Amino acid sequence: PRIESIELHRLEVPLVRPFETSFGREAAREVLLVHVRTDRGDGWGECVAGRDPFYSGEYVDGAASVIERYLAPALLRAPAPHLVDDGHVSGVLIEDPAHATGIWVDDREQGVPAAGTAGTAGASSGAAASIASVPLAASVAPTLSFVAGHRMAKGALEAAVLDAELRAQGRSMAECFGAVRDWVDCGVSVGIAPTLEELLDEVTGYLEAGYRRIKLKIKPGWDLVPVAAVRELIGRDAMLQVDANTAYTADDIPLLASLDPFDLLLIEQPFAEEDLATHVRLAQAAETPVCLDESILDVTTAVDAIERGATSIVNIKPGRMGGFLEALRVHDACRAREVPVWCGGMLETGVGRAANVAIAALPGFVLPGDTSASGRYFAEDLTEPFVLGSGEHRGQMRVPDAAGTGVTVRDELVRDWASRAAVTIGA
Ligand code: OSB
Ligand code: MG
Repeated sequence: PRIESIELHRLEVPLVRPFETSFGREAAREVLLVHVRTDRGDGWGECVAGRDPFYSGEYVDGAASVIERYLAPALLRAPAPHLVDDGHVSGVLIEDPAHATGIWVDDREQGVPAAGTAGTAGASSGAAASIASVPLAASVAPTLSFVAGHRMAKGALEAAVLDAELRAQGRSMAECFGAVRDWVDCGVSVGIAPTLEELLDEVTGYLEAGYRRIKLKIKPGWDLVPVAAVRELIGRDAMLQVDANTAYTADDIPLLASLDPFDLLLIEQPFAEEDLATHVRLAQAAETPVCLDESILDVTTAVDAIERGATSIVNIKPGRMGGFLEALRVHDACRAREVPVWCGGMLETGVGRAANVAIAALPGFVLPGDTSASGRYFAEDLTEPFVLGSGEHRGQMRVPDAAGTGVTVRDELVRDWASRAAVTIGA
């Protein structure tokens, strides 16, 4: 396929309850959607950036701006990817994914694979095989690598291109990624509550809904007491973990180690994004495994953090890593090192959720993800709603199996919930 135009849609979607973390409180999700039109059909991607640059340096206005000014024009200018076999450009755009096993480069660097070029010749399994089967999506990251950072903006574009390319091939994301299960285990991320009583009410509701794991947001002053109370409520055997979103410092290592008796699955990102060293110190001081979220920017930082002993479990958020293809590389690197991974969330609508649920079906995702039902966030979703199963599938979500994301964006809601005019680049 060839990209013809890229549309940006800005929406404000009210949350069913405000979501409070150590970095702030949100009552509505500001959503940036990317709609890519190709000569072989359309695709949608969701940017995971928040309204404010508090979780990371990225935020929605910045993502929209960098897409409009730099990223979308570069994608529209880029030539179609060509298959390279033994270092030679074939000059033929391979449409059949079964034959797409080469290295994809663009026309500016004939015969010389660009740094970071996706895939390897003869690739037959894991991320490399997935990547080789979607040459257009695989060309997005190399085409955009001239812009530093802005992974969430790049990831949204790649997701939209991937959706379009897979729809044209009639393949689902789950199939492309190498999913090994039809249902995934779901957890729920519980915000900081106004009172302990309200927290316990909220957790009770989630347990009744069937969630298989509870994650509590913590911050200094909201940690030991809520953790003790929730552990008491849910019992010793229920899966419980905490997420600090960088709110602590090295002085808090003894306090965080004192969470050990509560048998948490993990402590997520207690310290600053750049501060691997303090995470290493906590990992040595505490029994509870340390899990990084904000610090994991790509496969390089993931492997580095693992090898240094800063993380023994990884939260994979494809949108934060510049896209699903990089997330597949992180999955494979973790799996090769026997590091468990789980799928994080960023309060996505059905567009982003569908792709997250697909990647969560890979073999390395051995812990329940923050892949909660649409109703945990929104009264109405932008796509058909994601719901938890019942019976043997209580607390699980079905992996979409239709082409692309497998869900349909409700155009009327994109219009009704628009917070600004749509922007079209190209065409
Ligand atoms: O740190 O995992 C996080 C939401 C927004 C930004 C960061 C995080 C979160 C969540 C919610 O924890 C996960 C979800 O349910 O989507
Ligand atoms: Mg987190």
